[in-house]
Amino acid sequence: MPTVLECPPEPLRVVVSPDGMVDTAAPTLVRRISELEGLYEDGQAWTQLVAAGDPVVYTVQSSPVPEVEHELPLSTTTILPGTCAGEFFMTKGHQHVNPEGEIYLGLSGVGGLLLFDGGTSRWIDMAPGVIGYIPPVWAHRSVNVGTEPYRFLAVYPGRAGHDYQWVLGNGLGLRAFGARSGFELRPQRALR
Ligand code: M6P
Ligand code: ZN
Repeated sequence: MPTVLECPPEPLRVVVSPDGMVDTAAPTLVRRISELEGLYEDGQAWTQLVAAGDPVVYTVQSSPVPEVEHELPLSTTTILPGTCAGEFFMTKGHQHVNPEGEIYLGLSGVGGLLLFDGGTSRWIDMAPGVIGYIPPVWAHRSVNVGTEPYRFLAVYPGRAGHDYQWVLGNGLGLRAFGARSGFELRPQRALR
């Protein structure tokens, strides 16, 4: 058998409960709105939200699988319902440092997967049981467009890496705002 890691992790059994929570002992990352500086369209509204309690926007629960070459880490992300001046709560969004694909599976709530290759933007409606495929080189962000927490499972190659600077500089091309019909996608204005 080939040796890929000096200390390979053990085979893993993960339970996904009906409400979508993945049962692992791994730590949970909590992202508050203050950590999403420069990402919402309305910077003034963002400042007010930070001052008014700095709400949690999303949490990421990882598995014990390490983010290293040959491994296949998985995590669940839960985006809480809410908006910043009408723009729905969302993840920071990232580009993979190494061009690798990724798979998302909707677990609970309703959301969207926003993708951008630097020229074209795409939106994939996400709901429980829906798989979204992210091809290599497409930056991606998830958005909660509902009134309940939106939770999804992500599986990605351990060597992918996260580049947040690219999204800060280029955005995702579109923004998701609340509308009478639920939500609408608007082209992003020039980034500051
Ligand atoms: C998914 C995966 C993770 C990512 C998380 C939050 O679970 O894509 O790799 O970290 O979403 O997204 P972000 O890193 O853009 O904040
Ligand atoms: Zn990714």
